[in-house]
Amino acid sequence: MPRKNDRNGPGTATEAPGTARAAGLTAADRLALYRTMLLSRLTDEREIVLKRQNKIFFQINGVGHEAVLAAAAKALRPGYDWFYPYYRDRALCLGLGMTPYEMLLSAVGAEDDPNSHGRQMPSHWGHKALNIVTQSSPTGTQCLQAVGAAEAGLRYRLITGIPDRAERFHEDEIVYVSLGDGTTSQGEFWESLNTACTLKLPVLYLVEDNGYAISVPIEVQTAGGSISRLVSSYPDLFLEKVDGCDPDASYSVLQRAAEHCRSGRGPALVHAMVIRPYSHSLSDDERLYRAEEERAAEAKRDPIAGYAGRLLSEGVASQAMLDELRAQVQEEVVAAADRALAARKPAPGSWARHVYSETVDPTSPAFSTEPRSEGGPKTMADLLNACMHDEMERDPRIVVFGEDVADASRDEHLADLKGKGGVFKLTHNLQRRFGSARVYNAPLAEANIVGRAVGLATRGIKPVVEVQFFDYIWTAMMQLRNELPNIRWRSAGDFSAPAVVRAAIGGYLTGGAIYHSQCGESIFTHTPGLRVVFPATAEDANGLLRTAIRCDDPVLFLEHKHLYRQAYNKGLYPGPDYMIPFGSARTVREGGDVTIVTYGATVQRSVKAAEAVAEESGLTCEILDLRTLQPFDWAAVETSVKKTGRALVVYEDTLSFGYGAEIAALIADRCFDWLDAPVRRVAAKDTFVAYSPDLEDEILPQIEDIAAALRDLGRY
Ligand SMILES: Cc1ncc(C[n+]2csc(CCOP(=O)(O)OP(=O)(O)O)c2C)c(N)n1
Ligand SMILES: [Mg+2]
Repeated sequence: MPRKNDRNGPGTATEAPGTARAAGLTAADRLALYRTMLLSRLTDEREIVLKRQNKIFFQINGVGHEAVLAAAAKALRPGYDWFYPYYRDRALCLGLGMTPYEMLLSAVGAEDDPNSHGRQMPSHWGHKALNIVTQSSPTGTQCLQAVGAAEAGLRYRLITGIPDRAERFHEDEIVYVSLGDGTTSQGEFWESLNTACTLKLPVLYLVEDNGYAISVPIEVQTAGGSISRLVSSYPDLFLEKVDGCDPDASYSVLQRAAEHCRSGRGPALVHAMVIRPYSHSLSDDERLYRAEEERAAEAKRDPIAGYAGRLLSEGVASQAMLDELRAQVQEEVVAAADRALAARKPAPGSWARHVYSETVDPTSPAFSTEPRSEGGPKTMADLLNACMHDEMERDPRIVVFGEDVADASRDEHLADLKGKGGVFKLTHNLQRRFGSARVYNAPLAEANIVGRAVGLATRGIKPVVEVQFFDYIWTAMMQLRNELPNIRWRSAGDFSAPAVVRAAIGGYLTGGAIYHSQCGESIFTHTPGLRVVFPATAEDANGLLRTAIRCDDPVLFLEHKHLYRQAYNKGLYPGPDYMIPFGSARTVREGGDVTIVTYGATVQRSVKAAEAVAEESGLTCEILDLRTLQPFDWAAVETSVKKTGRALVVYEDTLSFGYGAEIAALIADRCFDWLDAPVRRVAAKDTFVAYSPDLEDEILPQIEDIAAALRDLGRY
């Protein structure tokens, strides 16, 4: 027996055609839907012409998807609900109020384009006033961000201490997210669905199933060929399949889905069967991989022709009215294109804006405060925990989540338990102090943690999330490389996601082996838009984490596991307002013969090596602890190298292509005339870290390796 949700091909939607009355659509509503669909189609057609004339540089169409999207726009509220669309959602955006002119500004790459101000390809939707959140190109990343955005509503509801919370959410808001059938294969889609259902978030998923992901057909993509069948057991998930070429039926289903979300019953997934008659994009020709019969059958489902026919046959419109409408729409689109072609392009040099916040500068003196120390010596773990306590006390928008960060998820038992508070205890007692609405465990999924943080931060919550081990940060890499750091830049400042991601990094653990010893900071310092911090002492960790939280940029805050509880880097609690500006190195030791540039766990090793060498030969080293790696304190490095004439860069990560390469290259480039010796690096062997302690010692840079390099440099 065929199941309700099976993919049976075109025309087998659960919602019968002709449901306009049931959905409460008036004749005027239906004509308006038709107009939005037509506007979308003719804007695509215009862009295709412009692309063929080389007047625009990319085109991807929404043809065949117009009906369900026009219906979605009608079921949702622009500037009230939140939108995470994908590139086929032209009709949605038009229905929400974006104009063809605004879309064509995007196609020509104009400065005034509200989508990205000339920074992204067209059809990457974004519109601040309409709550359409800047869209990227990776398929699937939008899902976890949408969940984070929906979670922001939940946090605003639960955290009553946030002063302006009433203006920041609506009790019955919805977060819309759409994706193609192919994109449902991405893990982030499934991670998002899991959390949307667990937290019963008002996320409305629209899967626009056109049966293909570029050339890959559905049976290769999706087990059994139907995504709605696969998701049918998710709890509290409203699920319906619909003919997405039928605007009346689509509206009816989307109305019900929206109602489910608005009433707090949980997420909804609408599986809309659509068509894609114009190939994937102008770079694709579907005749290469689709049979002619299949294409001909699909053409018969064209939503615009189909709806026009229905409006005529049901007496909603006459042919003359439809002709007149088409002429009007065409005229509007042509005029919009002509205007857009004449629009101002972004100014040369404007690319440099919005990489980071334009208004809050974490390198400025505003982030330099004096410590007001009290108490006895504390470890780095203690002072990081203290900073989070202080900051959560100060700012109710801060939420902390990650794997094992809560004291006890079942908080009815919390009073009787000591509490976990992180595998390294960094977040201990935060849940007890600030409650489960602000400190909570996440599923074991790093993309989930970072992707949600992006969505939360976009809506003004301040997430300070934990990635338990840097070694496992890679599952979040798409969010960390392609989303978190460039949301501000790709929207030219219209959106931002200033989340803090803390991660426990590094080796020297004796037995940490491959998967509990990794460094890899240069992979992130190589990513524009991200601040990267790597403290070596307890007091620095406290002051830098506070700057990370109070600044307005996304920050990757790297905490060295080996440094969490050493005796040598303990410090006094510096008070609740202690901040260290980014890009300010600490001079650990002054000297005149060699400059050592280092950070993290090799700071102390460098000190020991410098002491040994000073004792044996009198050679004196100036040691700079960079503290922040992006930005870093070039001025301090330059001044010191010009004084000493010799430079050694010491870092724990593998030697080749690492952070030290950049520092060494800059010194060679800018201090050449002052150098008396080659610029040297000491770092880990180019391998992974072994479990066996002798091998671990050999692989990671040791005091003796640094001392040997210093002796060698002293010979010049
Ligand atoms: C993570 C990622 N991998 C690959 C691509 C290249 N790509 C862009 S669209 C696409 C197909 C998407 O198919 P589907 O989700 O079904 O959407 P449709 O284009 O059919 O509407 C691919 C492979 C991408 N943008 N992102
Ligand atoms: Mg598809």
